[in-house]
Amino acid sequence: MKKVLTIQDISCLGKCSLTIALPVISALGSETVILPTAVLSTHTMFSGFTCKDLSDQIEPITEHWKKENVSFDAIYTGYLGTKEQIDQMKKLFSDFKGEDTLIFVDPVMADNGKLYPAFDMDYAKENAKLCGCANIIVPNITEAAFMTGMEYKEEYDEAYIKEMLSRLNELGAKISILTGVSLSPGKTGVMGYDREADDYFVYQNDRVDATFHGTGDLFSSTCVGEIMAGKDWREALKIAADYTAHTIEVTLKNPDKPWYGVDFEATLPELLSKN
Ligand code: PXL
Repeated sequence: MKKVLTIQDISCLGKCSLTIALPVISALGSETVILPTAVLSTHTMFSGFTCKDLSDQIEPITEHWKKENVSFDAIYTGYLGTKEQIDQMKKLFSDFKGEDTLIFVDPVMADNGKLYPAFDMDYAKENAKLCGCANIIVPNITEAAFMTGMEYKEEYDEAYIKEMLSRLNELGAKISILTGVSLSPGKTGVMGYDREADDYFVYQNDRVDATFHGTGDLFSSTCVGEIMAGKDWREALKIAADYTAHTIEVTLKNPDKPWYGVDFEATLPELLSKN
């Protein structure tokens, strides 16, 4: 069985980060090892959330794992709390990266043109460096704008996306994937660039006019789980994009939907039945 290490916060209530990654990657058939970076009462879109930073636990936990000779088929990082934690991730990658370990970085820090409350430009610069250590990165357009210094645009064309991908590629990852890319009216999806193949990849599905928190985490967790289940990364991206869009649609139909996340619990069985 493949073994995935995922490193992100625990938002106790909020359907995001580890409370999505753990169930989704496990359900897709990989052992999922977690390294929580912080414990929050809720995600940061609630007001009044509590937060206990766990940076001081990262070293003792990973030192113990080294003694146990643990290795991972994939290491997937999501929401991290501080610049110091980004540095800790660079060390962790070099300590645990085997020849075939997939390093998957989702530089979670911003959306809709704005940084999340906990972050600033220095954090964005450090995240850009972390992206340089990865095989696959999956920023949204806002995150990519902050990391590349490009202007964030809500209306754009393919040339803008290609320029952004070319600047992301300069950060150093093998495969750079932009999420939330809409190349024609009514459509949304992903566009990626594979440095070794010098090749672009585009996948567009129908746009659902609603945004929910945690959908980026759902997309990334599904990608990682599907790649570990043997799918080519392009196929994994398509499945993850379709699954995320479908989950948003199903959530919208729920009269009791929570405002803070999507009902992936309702759609996970369908995802598994297709595997
Ligand atoms: O889904 C991204 C995410 C993860 N973790 C925390 C967040 C957010 C987005 O707001 O606040 C704590």
